[in-house]
Amino acid sequence: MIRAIVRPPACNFAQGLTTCSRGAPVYEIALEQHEVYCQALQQCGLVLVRMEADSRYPDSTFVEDTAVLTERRAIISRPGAPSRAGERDEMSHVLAQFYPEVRGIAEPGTLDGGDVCQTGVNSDHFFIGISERTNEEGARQLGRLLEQVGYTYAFVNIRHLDGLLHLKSGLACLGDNRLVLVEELAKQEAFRGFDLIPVAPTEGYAANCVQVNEYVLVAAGYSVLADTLTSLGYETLALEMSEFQKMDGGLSCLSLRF
Ligand code: CIR
Repeated sequence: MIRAIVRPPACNFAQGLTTCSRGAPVYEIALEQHEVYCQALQQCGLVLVRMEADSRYPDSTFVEDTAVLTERRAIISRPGAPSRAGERDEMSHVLAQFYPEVRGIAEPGTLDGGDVCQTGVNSDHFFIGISERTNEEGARQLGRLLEQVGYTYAFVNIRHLDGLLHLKSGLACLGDNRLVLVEELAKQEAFRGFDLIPVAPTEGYAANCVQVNEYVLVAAGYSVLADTLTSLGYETLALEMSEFQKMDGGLSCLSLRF
């Protein structure tokens, strides 16, 4: 993993989709938090590919949902929310600079990148969430595209779980067979055989942490998980995420790392 695609929030970021009742985000604070996030990725050793903000799409700062990037293949997603569908076009142009071929999810499939989790950097296995945004057809198409280049996958249906917009809203893969996850996901068959690091019910938001090289980015204010990760030997970087949390977004959503 050497690069990360990022895109700052647009001025109308507060008009994006949300189910959260924490109030409207403050644009200036969101911009600051985004910049600190970018600096953290650089501190972790990543080179940034910075896209311009785009006010046609208030949710476009959550770039993770528009693609699935692997070592062997890039796949443009087909976001499940109609207001986000157009975000894939510009992302396709950006990806064309880095991948000789970019495959895509086709109608009637829908898929958000936030529902897709590789079990570790360079690992061969993926979890594909089926959610309100990712339908079975989109999940199946992605499975086939991954299989064609030698990967395996397992589906995880999260539709019946309250409060999880995407699979990665409640799950992070740290490599070394380790998964950080919320209690609601712990009993899923797909996670059997992995070492589970459960997140306390009061810290559910923190499950969306991000491993980048020898660091793990964690949302600030969730000390139980941060302490657990530190005791396991990870170097954690705590980042303020309040304004993105108000829009249902977490750390992983703000970048595409590849
Ligand atoms: C949305 O509802 O699409 C955005 N407000 C939040 C997307 C968060 N993305 C993610 O969890 N991967």
